[in-house]
Amino acid sequence: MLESTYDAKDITVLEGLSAVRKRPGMYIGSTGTRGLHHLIYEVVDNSIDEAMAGYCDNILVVLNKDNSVTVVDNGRGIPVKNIEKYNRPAVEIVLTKLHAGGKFGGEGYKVSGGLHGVGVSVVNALSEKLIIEVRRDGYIFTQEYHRGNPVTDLIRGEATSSHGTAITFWPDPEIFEEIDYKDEILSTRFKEMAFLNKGLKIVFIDRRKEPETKEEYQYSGGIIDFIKYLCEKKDVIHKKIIYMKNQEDNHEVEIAMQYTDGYAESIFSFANNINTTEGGTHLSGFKGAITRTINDYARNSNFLKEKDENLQGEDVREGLTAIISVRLKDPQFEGQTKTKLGNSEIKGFVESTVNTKLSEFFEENPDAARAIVAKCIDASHARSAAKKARDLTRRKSILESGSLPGKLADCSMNEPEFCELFLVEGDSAGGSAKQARDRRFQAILPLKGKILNVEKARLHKILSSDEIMYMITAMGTGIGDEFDLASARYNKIIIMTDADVDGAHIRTLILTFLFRYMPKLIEEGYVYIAQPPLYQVKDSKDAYYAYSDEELKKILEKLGNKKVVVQRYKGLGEMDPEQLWETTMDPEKRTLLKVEIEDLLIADDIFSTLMGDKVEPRREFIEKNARGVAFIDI
Ligand code: 0RA
Repeated sequence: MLESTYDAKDITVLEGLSAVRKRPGMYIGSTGTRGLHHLIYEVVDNSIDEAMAGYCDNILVVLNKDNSVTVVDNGRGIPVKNIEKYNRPAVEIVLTKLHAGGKFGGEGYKVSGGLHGVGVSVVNALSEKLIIEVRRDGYIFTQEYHRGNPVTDLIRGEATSSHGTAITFWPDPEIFEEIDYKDEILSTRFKEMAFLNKGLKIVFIDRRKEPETKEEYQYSGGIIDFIKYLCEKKDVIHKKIIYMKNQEDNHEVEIAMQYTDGYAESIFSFANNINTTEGGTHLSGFKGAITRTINDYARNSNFLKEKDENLQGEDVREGLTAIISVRLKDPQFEGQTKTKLGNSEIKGFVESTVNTKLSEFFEENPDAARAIVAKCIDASHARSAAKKARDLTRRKSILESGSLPGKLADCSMNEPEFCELFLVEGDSAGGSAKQARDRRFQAILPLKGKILNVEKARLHKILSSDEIMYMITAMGTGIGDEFDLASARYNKIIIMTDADVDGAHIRTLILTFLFRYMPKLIEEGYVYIAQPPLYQVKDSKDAYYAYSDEELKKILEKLGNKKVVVQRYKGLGEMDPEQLWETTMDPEKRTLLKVEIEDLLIADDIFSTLMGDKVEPRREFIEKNARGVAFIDI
């Protein structure tokens, strides 16, 4: 039979990588910028695995002028010896077979499963071209690939006494919509990796820029430096950062934490350097232990009297900034985005570590302990006052009755997947929007001016703000721990504010509220920003709309020396309902900007910078990012 002439093993190898090209999304999440970044992370993660195993302390990442990416490390180098089963060099198997990366070597902590860890073969499959250079066993070896297939053998070149791996890849334009790396996102991630791997140096060069830029990340203090960095723009209530580390045969944990005078909780957990945004056993162990330890200390030192109730979890986490980093042999990643650590043995291990080490810290630093306990007790008073207020006033009943705010002009359809809610700045624009909308599926909620800055307020104050209550009840999801995406009344929340400074501020206030109290809504892609035009250009017959200065220039050029009138829109209110519909609300014609949070750390930093108390970092941020930040665009 014909089939018998094929070598079955070869077919598996080939099918492996063509599956990746057929469904890139399955392996790297998307074929947009995010997927493109994943390619880089994938290669860098392999170098970081070498660093975690103790063989590498230097990683270089270069974005080249021709949009290729080079990642160099000084690890052991990918093995080059022949593998008998395939009669090919190991490095070729690593680059052409799915998941082959972990097959050799074996020992050490590795990123297996999770978001990354799909293997460099995936990067190879999705690259138009890839060149690998391995320094190992006394020589430099090179090989070139095209869309995942070797186009040369592994060639042994010059002799060398050094070791390491250098990979250059050209992401395939047949796969990726657009090849544009975002410096800020990449550098944040490299910085994060350098913080998590004490002493590791990561150099990031962008040669696409003129002149090229070069940044170096290396932190001798590891996650202690991470906390310093995260708290730089906040006011801390104790000087010394709490640090603990513990190790057992198959796992280790490292924690750094510090309390600030703010209200937000900024806890970031990692397992084998993967940011576990869905939490897991390490995080619940940590949360349980700090609640218990702080209660014990508060009781024993008589800060909590016998009649007082215990502090609750949310009380001891108010204003806390913390990094929890665990390393383990065989991490199990669960959850929707595979970012929840499942290993059950980790919970007790983290718990007992924190119980012991945090009590020790309190004994040795009584001033810090006092400040922390006072802050937690303060938080618990505020919570019970808020609860009483909520129980007593009509607020709770509003939240629970499901009655909708009177200002909401709801849509007639009941299927959330078709429905949109416009959050509109001001009553007058709200009025226009109500007339302009398609009332079948578009709802309008006008908001009065500047809503409350939730970054500077506790929950009870937030719940006493009318505008915020209107938003919560209109959306139907609830907030905080009670948030439930499935009860969303609309699958699109569209923020529509004026194209001026006040509008940008209001938009940021709304986004801050959504990010702190309904982050899932943003993560799941429900939140959008409307893009009203900046200009109208009218000639004798037609009206044209420009959404940027460049577009205005183009329109004016196209109309040449015709007589035209240019109007600059200062607010939504200057448009009549037809214009508003046509330019901004009509799903057929409008453009919406989707609000995306690629990295929770960046977002946390941005919101505490923009909305927090310290003025100087805010001024710096705004100057630096006047055009940069896509989802805030001040
Ligand atoms: C397989 C086995 C070993 C190392 C590596 C792969 C490796 C992969 C990459 C990717 C980028 N940099 C890398 N560095 C190493 C272990 C080799 C040994 O046991 O000597």
